[in-house]
Amino acid sequence: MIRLHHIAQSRSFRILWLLEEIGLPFDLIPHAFDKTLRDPAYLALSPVGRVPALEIDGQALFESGAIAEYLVETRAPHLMRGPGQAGRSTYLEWVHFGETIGQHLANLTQHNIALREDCMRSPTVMRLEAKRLANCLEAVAAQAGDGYVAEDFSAADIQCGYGLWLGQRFVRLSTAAQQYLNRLTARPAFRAALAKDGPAKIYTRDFYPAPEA
Ligand SMILES: N[C@@H](CCC(=O)N[C@@H](CS)C(=O)NCC(=O)O)C(=O)O
Repeated sequence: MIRLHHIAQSRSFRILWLLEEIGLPFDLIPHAFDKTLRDPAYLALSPVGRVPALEIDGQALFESGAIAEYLVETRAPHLMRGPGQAGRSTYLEWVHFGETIGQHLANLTQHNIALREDCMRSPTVMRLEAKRLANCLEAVAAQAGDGYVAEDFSAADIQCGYGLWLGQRFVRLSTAAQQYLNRLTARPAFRAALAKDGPAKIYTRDFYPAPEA
């Protein structure tokens, strides 16, 4: 049985959503967003103790982008553009752009949530990261246009779409970005994943505004 190690609202949501898109049976293993991720048993699955980790085919995989590529290559070729197929390079760019978005999300999460005292936070970095995140989300929306980032819906939309879904807690989306996100969140697999995501573990506010200059 496939086992997905997961924290609600985190990047492991990408893999939860993808597993629902593919329609695979799997066990969801919830984790706390705390030091238990550094337990030796979990470090054996993910070397620095991060989610997602996926146990599949007798091995443990980490890195959401790698897991997504592995899943579509082995189980859902309709959700990828393979070697030699039209759109391959575009597909790869946007699969990996998901983690360009991810670094800004991580910085904003650290500043707004993990650093509990105001004196630990840098308002300058928070403003800068919000702006850089907004630029990324608008680039995704421009690429998607009225459709998806690599023509038909693919794993690249999941990698980037998670960024829009979470990113709306830190920046206001343009109409185009909101419309693309609406198309993604209307998908039955997204709704099914959301129902399994579990209670909020990281983000308790709808919006975390950047501090005023
Ligand atoms: N690039 C990795 C990032 C994984 C990652 O940092 N996940 C976060 C949650 S979104 C995590 O596990 N944080 C726990 C920690 O840093 O202790 C991926 O896309 O899988």
